Amino acid sequence: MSDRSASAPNDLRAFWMPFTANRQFKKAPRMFVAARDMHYTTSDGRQVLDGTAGLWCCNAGHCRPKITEAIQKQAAELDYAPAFQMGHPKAFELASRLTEIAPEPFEHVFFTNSGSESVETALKIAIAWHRARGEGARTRLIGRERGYHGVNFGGISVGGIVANRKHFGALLTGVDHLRHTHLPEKNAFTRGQPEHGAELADDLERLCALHDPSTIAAVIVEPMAGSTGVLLPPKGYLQRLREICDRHGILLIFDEVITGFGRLGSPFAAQHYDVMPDLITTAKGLTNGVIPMGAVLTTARIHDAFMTGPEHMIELFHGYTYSGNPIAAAAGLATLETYRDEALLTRAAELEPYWLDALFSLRGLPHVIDIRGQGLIGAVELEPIAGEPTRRAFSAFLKAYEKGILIRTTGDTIAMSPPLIISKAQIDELIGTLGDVLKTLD
Ligand code: PXG
Repeated sequence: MSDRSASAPNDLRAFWMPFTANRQFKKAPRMFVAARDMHYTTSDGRQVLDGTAGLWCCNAGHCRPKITEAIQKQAAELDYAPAFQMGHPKAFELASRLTEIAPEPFEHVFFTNSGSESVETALKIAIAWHRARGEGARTRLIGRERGYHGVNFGGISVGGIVANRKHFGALLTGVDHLRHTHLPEKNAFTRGQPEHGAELADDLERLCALHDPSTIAAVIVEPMAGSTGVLLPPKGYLQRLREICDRHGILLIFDEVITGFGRLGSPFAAQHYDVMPDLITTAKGLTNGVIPMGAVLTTARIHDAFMTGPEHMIELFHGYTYSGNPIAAAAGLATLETYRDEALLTRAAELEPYWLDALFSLRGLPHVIDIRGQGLIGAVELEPIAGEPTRRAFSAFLKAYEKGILIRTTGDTIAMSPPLIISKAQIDELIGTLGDVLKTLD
């Protein structure tokens, strides 16, 4: 039995940290104790420039007054309302506001508490939608290699991050994958969308030929794949995917958990790339990362197919205790106001040339084998150390943190997605410091 009396407030043993090298962390903890705008404050009193918007979520920067005040006020006024068979005004208001910034056909919003839950929700809606229309044989789901769709069973099944899948058994049945779109031999060091790879969308035709379209419910992709290391869609790829889906009656789901809320310079990637999916999954920037919340956006065509049968009956047997939680809804409304007041949902488009110039200035530094970026997102891929994948990039992460910048690494790729309030001088600082770090790597 463990000795409970030995635990102290600053004992690090109990907390099993998510997606973290726990033993390494607990030997040399990196703790944030405060944040404001573009900076974190560490427990040893240093300022760290946030190059990742937390985990790609604090798009308006940190501790923004409107959001803080809205949460405080809501917590004192209506802390919780049952999510099922009861309502409260702010959830309805937030849903309406979301449809105003979403692409035109998106008229309905289903609230969740995370990106992972948004993904499960969208996959379930897709399968149930076909069934509601009398096509109950359409149950297959198609994802893509290297895709990240959260960590629940549906999401890791359609996802394509090997490490996130291999430990967890057989996963969902009836899932297949498109090939990923990373073609470094043809597309390395491309600014924005790569030229080559649109034909990879034809994988969907092959899967239709193999399984027959009448068994396929939906295809889910990140329009821009973030977690796997910032893979932009080849020119024409998403359009072609949409065409093939239309030809075969397959729903298209865009996972916009990262691209939603201005990352690319438009509110959503669907608008940026001018391709309309049937469902959009969101989370993260919806509340500026401050309170857990996600949302699935969909069209009248999807929603209305469920609105049949006796009116006293529940139409969709799905939902969460905290769907549309009042404090999360208040945070979401204040976040959208902040985005609007500061024109943040299009700011990445204005900063993109400056951001990409800075990012691509790292070309030629030691170990850099590719650079990718668009909007206010960017990745620098490093040559892995032979036999020790991920070590070089992780070492860059640690050194960067010591030098006062926060970056993310995935495999041997360094990814950055700063808050959309970043200044040009801060871009120079972020990229300049990263350049200094790259010069010191083994
Ligand atoms: N879909 C996409 C496209 C995501 O990027 C999720 C779903 C899951 O969201 P939740 O809220 O359940 O974590 C994500 C999350 C990183 C990183 O640095 C990326 C995510 C989360 C944490 C870190 O690559 N993406």
